[in-house]
Amino acid sequence: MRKKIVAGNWKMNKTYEEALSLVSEIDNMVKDEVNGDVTVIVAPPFPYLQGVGKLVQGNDKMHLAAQNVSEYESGAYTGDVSASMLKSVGVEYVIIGHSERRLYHHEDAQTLYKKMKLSIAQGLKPIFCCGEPLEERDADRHFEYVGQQLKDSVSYLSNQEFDQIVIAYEPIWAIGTGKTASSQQAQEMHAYIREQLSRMFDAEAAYNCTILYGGSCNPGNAEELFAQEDIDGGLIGGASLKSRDFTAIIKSF
Ligand code: 3PY
Repeated sequence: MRKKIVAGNWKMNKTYEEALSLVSEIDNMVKDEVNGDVTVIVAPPFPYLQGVGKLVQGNDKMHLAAQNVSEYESGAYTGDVSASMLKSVGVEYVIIGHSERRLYHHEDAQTLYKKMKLSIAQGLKPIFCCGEPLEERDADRHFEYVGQQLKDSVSYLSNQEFDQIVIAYEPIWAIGTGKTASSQQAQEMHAYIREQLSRMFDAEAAYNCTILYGGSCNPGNAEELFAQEDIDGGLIGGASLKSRDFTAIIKSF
C-alpha cells in the first residue's frame, strides 16, 4: 500500500518561539481532525529540530524531517550536519535535492546520490525532489529533464535503498510563484516518474513509491491534486507556515 504523505517544508522561516507555537497548533489539529492514514511531516530549520521533535513525539501521525543533510559521514566539514546527527535527534525524513539547494548551493546529481545513500544507511528516509524549470516546460522537454534527474541520482540506488525513498515532483516554475501545475499536468508527470522508476527498479516497488506534488499547493487546489491516481500527497512550502492552511491541505485527501 502506497503511503499518503503531507510534508511541510518551512524553509528559512520563523523564530524558534514561532516555530514551537506553529507546531503545537498543527499537532493539536492533526490529533483532533486528521484521520490516521495520512503521514504528516514537518521540516523545520536545523536548530529547531529537537524542540519541534519533542512537541510531536507523542503523536504517531506526526513525523520530523530535516531540510538538508551533508554528503559526508563525519569530520572536518564546518557547518555541515550529518545523517547520523539527524538520526540521533529523532529525525526520520530528509529533503534532498530541493531546487533551491540545487540552484543556490550548486548541489549536483552525484552529491544528491551520496546524500541519499548515507541517509538511508543511517535509517533516514530521503524525500528526493525533482522538477523542471520553465524553459524546459516551454520547450516541451520537461519529461526528458525530470527523467534525467531520476537517472542521474535515484537510479544508482539498490532495490532495498529505493524502498526507503519518497519522490517529490516540484516544477520550479510553480515554487513560490503562486502558479500551480494543473492537476492534469501534475498527474501526467507523476505517471511518467512512476513509469521511469518501474524501469529502474521493479514494477511493484515503483507502484508502492509515494510521489508527492510540490509547488504552490494550497487549500484551494490540494483536493483536486490529491485525487489524481499517481499523486500521493504534497510537499508544501508557504502554506505549511499557517496551521489552518496546512491542516486544511492534510484534510484534502
Ligand atoms: C513550495 O511549494 O514552495 C516548495 O518549495 C515546497 O518544497
